[in-house]
Amino acid sequence: MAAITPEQVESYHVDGYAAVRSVIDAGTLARLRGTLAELLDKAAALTDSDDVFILEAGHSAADPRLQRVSHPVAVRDVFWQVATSDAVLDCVESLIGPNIRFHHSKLNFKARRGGVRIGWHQDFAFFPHTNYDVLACGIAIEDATVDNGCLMVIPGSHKMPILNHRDEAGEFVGQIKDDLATDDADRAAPVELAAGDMSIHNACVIHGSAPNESGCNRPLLIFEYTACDTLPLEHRPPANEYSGRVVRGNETSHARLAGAVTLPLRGDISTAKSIFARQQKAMMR
Ligand SMILES: O=C(O)CCC(=O)C(=O)O
Repeated sequence: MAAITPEQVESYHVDGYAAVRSVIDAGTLARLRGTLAELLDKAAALTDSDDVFILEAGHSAADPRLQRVSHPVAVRDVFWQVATSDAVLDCVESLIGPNIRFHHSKLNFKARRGGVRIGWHQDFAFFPHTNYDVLACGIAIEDATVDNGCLMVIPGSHKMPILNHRDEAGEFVGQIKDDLATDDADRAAPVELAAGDMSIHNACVIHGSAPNESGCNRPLLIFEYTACDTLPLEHRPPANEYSGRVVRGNETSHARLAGAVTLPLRGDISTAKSIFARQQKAMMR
């Protein structure tokens, strides 16, 4: 198994993201694939989305269209085992230090022939913290390529301010609309992964992904972490027993504050919606 390299650490700091090769060993990858196949069978039998499975429009037993498994670490043990594995946490530690807190998880599936686009956004706008040691690890359970809608990142954009993610009516739509210059979008780089590789992106970097028009599903298992002294700026009840757990090192007694910043607030977001649901409205314009 490979460890994160000094070049990848530098890429994370300079560009806001990195792709680490062969983080997940073959045995673990086989377990992840087996669990995903079992979950897909369950999803296929559903007619509507529920707390665990988010289904795309047009889903049916004959043509199952899974969009996301919410909070996978609370759904099957293997996901929590991977989220707390040395293979993953060693990479995270190289980037945000030895004291690491688990934030949340999701499995974005992007079904073949139709998995939707995810518009440009900064994760930090969804969950602002006292400093920027907030990152997402994306584990490819199958190959993620330009054809099947791999992650796209605008290199260096984590050094830009947090941009507005609300629409004209002031509703938080989870997507940058007007503030993104075309030449920034033109610089977007694909983060292609082989199964078992892991992308890591900082929560401030602007990213998104294209629709999946290929014949291959694109399951990306995402774990978000923060440094322990990186505290949430908004109080939200924990999503489940795993939210906020210290997964390596020690709990903090102090919050670390980044330099003065302005941060667009989200306004009333009382309903729990996925990024897919929030962005749908903005996409239709
Ligand atoms: O699944 C993807 O392509 C991107 C995921 C993402 O950016 C998110 O869920 O915040």
